[in-house]
Amino acid sequence: MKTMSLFLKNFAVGLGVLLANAASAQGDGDSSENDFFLDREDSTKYAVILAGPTVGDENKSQFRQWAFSLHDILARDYGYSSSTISLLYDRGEVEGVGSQRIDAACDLEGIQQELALLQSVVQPGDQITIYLIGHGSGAEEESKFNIVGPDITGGQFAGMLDIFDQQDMIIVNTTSASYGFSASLSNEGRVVVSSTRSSSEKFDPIFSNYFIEALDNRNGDRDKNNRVSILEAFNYAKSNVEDYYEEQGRLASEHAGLDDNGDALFSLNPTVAEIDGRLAEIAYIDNLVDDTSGLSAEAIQLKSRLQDLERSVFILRGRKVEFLEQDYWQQMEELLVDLARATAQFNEVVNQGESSGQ
Ligand SMILES: [Ca+2]
Ligand SMILES: [Ca+2]
Repeated sequence: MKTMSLFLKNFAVGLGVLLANAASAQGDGDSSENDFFLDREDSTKYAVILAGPTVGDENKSQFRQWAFSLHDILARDYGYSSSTISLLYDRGEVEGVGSQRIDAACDLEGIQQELALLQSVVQPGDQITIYLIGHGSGAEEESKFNIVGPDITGGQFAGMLDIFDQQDMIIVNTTSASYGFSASLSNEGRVVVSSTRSSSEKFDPIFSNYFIEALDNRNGDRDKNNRVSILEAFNYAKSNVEDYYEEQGRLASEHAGLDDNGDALFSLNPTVAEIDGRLAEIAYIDNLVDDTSGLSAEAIQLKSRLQDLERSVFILRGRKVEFLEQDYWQQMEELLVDLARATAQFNEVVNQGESSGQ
């Protein structure tokens, strides 16, 4: 059970970092996190990958590789299955291997049908991640995502997502000229990542490559809690994009931004101390149960409690300035004690399961 030991080790490291980080908290205390991105045992996470058409073999194989590897990483490491991932790819079919991953064509009809299907299965409190790969164009109302057939506008797509007002939503828009489209999808309680910061950034971004890499093997897990938050994935991708252009000796033609306070203004350097970043810090793409963990029902319950407490620590830390120093520390201490207890309990249950399982 090498995986389990690694998981425990990572978790222990994560707790240590968390305790250390609690001391360095700050924030301007503007937004309310409410119940956003609260992972419950009975909630389900869904992913919709939209990969639009392109021209040229190089672009085609690049988009395909991104779409397929994202699909496979979600299934392998993040507890998704073919029934919780929808992949809408180009015209809906590919030559050779891999086509079994594709659910429909990335055209208006395909998108409408997949969203309707999703609407028929989602429950309040579920989470939906929408990941866009391809080309975009235009600004504000004129912004478009390039699909098969007539393109879809930002306003049109935002309207189609209105039906999911009881679900948490993450949108990762990695297309060229993504900015206008991304901005029209901004909403309260939503985390929106855009690979470009203005509609003039029209070249194909490399951002998607590194965002997916952040999820792969949990490369982006900076605070070592064995989970990759959207904020961590964003920062991982952003810094790798910067390195990429530097190594090429080229001026960066893309600057990614993140908006999670619903004001349609994207921060280039989101942090928990900024306007944007706090929701992204508690937004995770992973399911409570993934294939590698093999946890018992009791362990899953404890893991859920752990994640819940950890989330509360992050939220409190982000809102430090709203509290009197003493009150802040009192609340933080209570949370950290609970978290330490829950961690010990969880470890005990998992270790019991491990020794009885061998
Ligand atoms: Ca992490
Ligand atoms: Ca914002």
